[in-house]
Amino acid sequence: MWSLLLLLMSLIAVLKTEELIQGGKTHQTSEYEDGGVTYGSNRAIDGNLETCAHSLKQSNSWWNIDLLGLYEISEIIIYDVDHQHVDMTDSSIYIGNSTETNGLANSRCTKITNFNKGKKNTFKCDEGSMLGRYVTIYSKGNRVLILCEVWINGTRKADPGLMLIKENKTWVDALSYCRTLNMHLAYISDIEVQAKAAFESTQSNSPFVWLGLRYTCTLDFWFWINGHSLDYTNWSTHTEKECDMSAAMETTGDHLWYSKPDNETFNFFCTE
Ligand SMILES: [Ca+2]
Repeated sequence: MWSLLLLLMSLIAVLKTEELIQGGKTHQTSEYEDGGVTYGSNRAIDGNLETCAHSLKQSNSWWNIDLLGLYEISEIIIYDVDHQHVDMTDSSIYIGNSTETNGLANSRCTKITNFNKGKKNTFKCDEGSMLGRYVTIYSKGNRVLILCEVWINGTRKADPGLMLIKENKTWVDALSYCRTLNMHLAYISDIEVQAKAAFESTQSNSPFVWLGLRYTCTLDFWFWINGHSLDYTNWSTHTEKECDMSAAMETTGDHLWYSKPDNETFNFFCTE
C-alpha cells in the first residue's frame, strides 16, 4: 500500500515538471490580411482554436517562437482548422538555440508526414526530447502556412541565469523589458558568470550589451540595480563617471565593461 502511494507520488512529481510552456515571442515569414484582420503569428498561441496565424502564399514559409528560456522539449502539438488551404504535409519542426536563418540553422526535430485537419496532432522529435529556446515550423513549397494553435510541452532547464535579448533598447527600456519577464537586468557576480556572459554576448547583434550596473552622479558610485555589492568588475580603462551613464559589456575582444550614455541602444541580458 505504502509503496503504491510512493510510486504515485513520484509519478505526480515527474508529470508536474513536464508542462505546457506558456508565453514566448512569435514571428512568421509574412502576414496574410483580409477584411481588416491581420493574421499575425501570435494567433497560434492565443489559446483560441478559431484564430489562426496565416502567412502569404510563398515559397518556404516559416513560423517560430522564442520561448525566452532554455527548455527540454518533449512534444509539439498543432491544431489546424479543416480548410482546403491548410496543408502541413512535408513541413518540418526545428528546435535549438540559434536564430540564424530564422531558426532553420537548428536541428530538425521531425518531419510532418501525417496531419489530421480539425484535430490536435502531437509530434515528438525523432531522436527524443530536444534542448532549445527556439521552435520553428517550416513549410516547404509554394503555399500558405496556417497554424491555428501550437502547444509546446517541456521542462525548463536551469541555465547560467542569463538570457540574451537580441533587441536594441535604451538602458531604461531594457530594464523595463526584463521586469515584464519577472527578471532583472544582468548581474555579473563573479568571473564564472562573466565568462558565461562573454560567451553568450558573441551571439548578440550589437557591439555592446547592457548590464544592470548604473552610475549615480549625485553619490559618485556604481551600483548593481538588484542591490548586490560590486565585488567583481571587469572595467576597461576608458570608464567615465558622468550622469546618466550605465555599464555595457563589449561583445568582442576581452568583453570589458564600458560606461555608456543610457540613451544608447544595445542588446541586453535579463537574469533571474
Ligand atoms: Ca489561435
